[in-house]
Amino acid sequence: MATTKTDPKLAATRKNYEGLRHQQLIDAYRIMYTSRRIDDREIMLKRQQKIFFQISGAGHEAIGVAAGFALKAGYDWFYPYYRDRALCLALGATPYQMLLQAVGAADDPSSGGRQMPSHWSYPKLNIVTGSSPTGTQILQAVGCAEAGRYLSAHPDAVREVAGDYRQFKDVTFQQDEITYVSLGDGTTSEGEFWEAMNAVAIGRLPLIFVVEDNEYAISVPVEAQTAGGSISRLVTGFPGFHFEEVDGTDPVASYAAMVRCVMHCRARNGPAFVHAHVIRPYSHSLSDDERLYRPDTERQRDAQRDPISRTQMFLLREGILDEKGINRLEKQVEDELQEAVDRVLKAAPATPETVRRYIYSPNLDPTSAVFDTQPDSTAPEAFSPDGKKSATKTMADLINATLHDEMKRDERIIIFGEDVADCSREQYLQQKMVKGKGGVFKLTFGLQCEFGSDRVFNSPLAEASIVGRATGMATRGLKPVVEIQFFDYIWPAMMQLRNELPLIRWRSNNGFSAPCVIRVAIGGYLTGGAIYHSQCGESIFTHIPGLRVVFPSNALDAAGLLRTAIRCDDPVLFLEHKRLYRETFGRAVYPGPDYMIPFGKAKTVQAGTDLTVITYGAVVPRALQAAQKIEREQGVKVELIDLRCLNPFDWEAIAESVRKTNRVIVVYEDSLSWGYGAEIAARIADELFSDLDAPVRRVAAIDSFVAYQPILENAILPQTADLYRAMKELTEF
Ligand SMILES: Cc1ncc(C[n+]2csc(CCOP(=O)(O)OP(=O)(O)O)c2C)c(N)n1
Ligand SMILES: [Mg+2]
Repeated sequence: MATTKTDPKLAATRKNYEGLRHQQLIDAYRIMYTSRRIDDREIMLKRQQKIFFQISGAGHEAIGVAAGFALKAGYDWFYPYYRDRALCLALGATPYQMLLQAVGAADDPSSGGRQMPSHWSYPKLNIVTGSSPTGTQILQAVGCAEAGRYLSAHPDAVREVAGDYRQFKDVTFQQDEITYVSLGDGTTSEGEFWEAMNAVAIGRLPLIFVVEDNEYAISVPVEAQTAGGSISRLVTGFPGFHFEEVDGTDPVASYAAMVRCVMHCRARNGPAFVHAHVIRPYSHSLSDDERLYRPDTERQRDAQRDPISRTQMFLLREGILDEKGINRLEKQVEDELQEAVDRVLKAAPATPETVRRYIYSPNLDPTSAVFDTQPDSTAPEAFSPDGKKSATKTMADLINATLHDEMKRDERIIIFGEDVADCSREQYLQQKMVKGKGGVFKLTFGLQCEFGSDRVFNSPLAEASIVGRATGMATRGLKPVVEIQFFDYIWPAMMQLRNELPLIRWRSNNGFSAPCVIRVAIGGYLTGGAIYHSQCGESIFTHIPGLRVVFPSNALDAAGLLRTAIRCDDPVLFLEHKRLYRETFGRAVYPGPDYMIPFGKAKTVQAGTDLTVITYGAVVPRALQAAQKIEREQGVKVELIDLRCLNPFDWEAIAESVRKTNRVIVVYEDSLSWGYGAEIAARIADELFSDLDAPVRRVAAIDSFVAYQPILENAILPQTADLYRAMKELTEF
């Protein structure tokens, strides 16, 4: 660990100005001043109701410009937060571009009118789309840094390949690239910050954290936010970092600190951390009035450190610019800004026709015929880690085989998650001391041994980290196929799953995308799974635009849909029912290395004429049993439809069947109210009302959790007998 503290007075008077030439110092001031004046103009525009929100970078300009000078646009990668206006300007974004976002213009290059101002996204500069939740960018930055390192070691992986997602992304990397991420002092309280610190330290990644400490998070002062009041004190135990604590209102000292970090990271000595002390001369945002919680005395004290006046004084004192020179520079900035404002006020606003654009990939439609291939019975025996050959394989076997075949085909695929590796201590494997684990359900068994520890590895026990890092990697063009060990524990990743991964494309107006696969073991019927190993809850995720949700019920579908999930260009939540992993039901012969099933195509498990049952997952075999029984006993012919894919879902198949049978039951394992089937039932009632001879029925779990005692579990989850009863009642209606 190295720690450097800079005396700001010293830095400012040192004549070589830490290597900054006169012209660079003048440029730094120009950028800082421009940044401040954009904020001032936006504040005016907001008051005139010409823009709809404002948050400023005021007080943060010096560290921003310093970071922009020390790093390289379009070469290094940037995950800035909303106060980084000066950084973005230093990297090459223009005032006009920023103002286009403020007015919500069609030509807003960051988001096409979708995001608030200061939500930077400039693909050409490698400034990656940011959002409003504090801290979500940090884990994504970790994934970005990991991707850069992975690509350096696997340069062939960047190759464009026709026919899958790889055709549609320019993947680039630099051997000595660095990832930058910034955040406020308050944001260091987020768990994701600590997950990122841990992951970065473990990976010794070339990533620079910049904490811009303005001593406030809206109204909460740093001592009420951070134990001991100093984030520097808390983080110094993380190994391998280069640490800097610097006056972030001093551009020269900040530049020196940044340069030392850059040297550390470019040399691949590990990560760096800058604690920059800045000020917040304006309120948190235009929605906040800081006079309610900060007295004038405190605000005046801060004003003495204002980076704009301070840098102006510095230039005068050092004779780098005289008063005339300052005036000329400022006048130039004002004129340019005026011109930008005039232009931007004439810019056409984003139009309503565009709102559905880029929720999903515009390039590759996973419901299309491209993903419709036939099983190949002549294909050689699937990869079989246990060495056993058998004609039919379980869902677990075929998922494992599919992962294997896809990894062989596509070097961009990386697998990580909790326990997914065979063995993190590689030497045990090399010396054949252990066989390896490969996941708590063994779905990834053998993959680390086959493809190496940089392609299949264990992550820390941190679900947000798994999804956040995957998002960052996918943004760079890798294809992470990560595992959430149990659906019941997906919730720490919910912020990333709800607010980040599925939105990357839409919110950046197709500037960035993050197609990846999140495999999740889901569901009950386990006999003893209890509350925390039995949950469903798929409707929570089908409610998220931008996320594909798949839920296969048998081995063949799992193989075909997983391959589509991997090769498609959208983020996919791939739900694997634990009870089905090794079930006798639905075993299949290995369908070959190119077998795919398009999304949104249901399967008719059994054709019938009297009643339609719509379901998916582990209910499919139960519904089939009930259907066979009612046909045997009552001659009722049930048409059983397995949706297989929940978003998108096959409305045509549902409608066609209901038009034929005029009676329908929607069945799902999750608790009844507000479950996935509620939407299907509502749509049937809405669009097929005149085709119905009976009400739309739902059968599902009771509105409870799943209990441990099997007698209770049986009573809670929908059983074959419940289905049989509902079928009978509805037939007799
Ligand atoms: C997860 C989350 N919680 C709350 C908020 C509301 N919020 C926006 S900014 C902010 C304070 C951030 O403070 P800090 O990290 O110190 O950054 P600063 O604004 O001071 O630069 C809060 C609470 C949010 N955007 N995201
Ligand atoms: Mg703050």
